Amino acid sequence: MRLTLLLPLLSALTACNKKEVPALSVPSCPTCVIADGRGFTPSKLTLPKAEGTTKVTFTRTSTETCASEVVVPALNINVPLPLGKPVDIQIPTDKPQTLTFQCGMGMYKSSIVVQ
Ligand SMILES: [Cu+2]
Repeated sequence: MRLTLLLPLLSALTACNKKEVPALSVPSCPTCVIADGRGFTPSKLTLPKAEGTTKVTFTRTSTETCASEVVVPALNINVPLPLGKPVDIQIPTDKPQTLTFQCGMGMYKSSIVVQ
């Protein structure tokens, strides 16, 4: 009886210690960016020019990355990226422009191109 209670608990603990989040929980779309040990993927995101703003979704999938936040200097955006939790950022797309985004320390320089 004890063992049957203990086993699910153990597997739950192991799951928490996993460094990578299961791929299923990561949204995949033309406006989705993944942050992991390689930085941001894609590192260049192209958005079609559109009125107002376009939502870009960032998801951090690894603890082995310093991209625990996303920074868009030109927009004064500095948003934490909790592990495995998609975070939406509104990017102005009303005019063609290139916006740099990066991790908190300015490594992993990437760009959003509005055209
Ligand atoms: Cu960094």
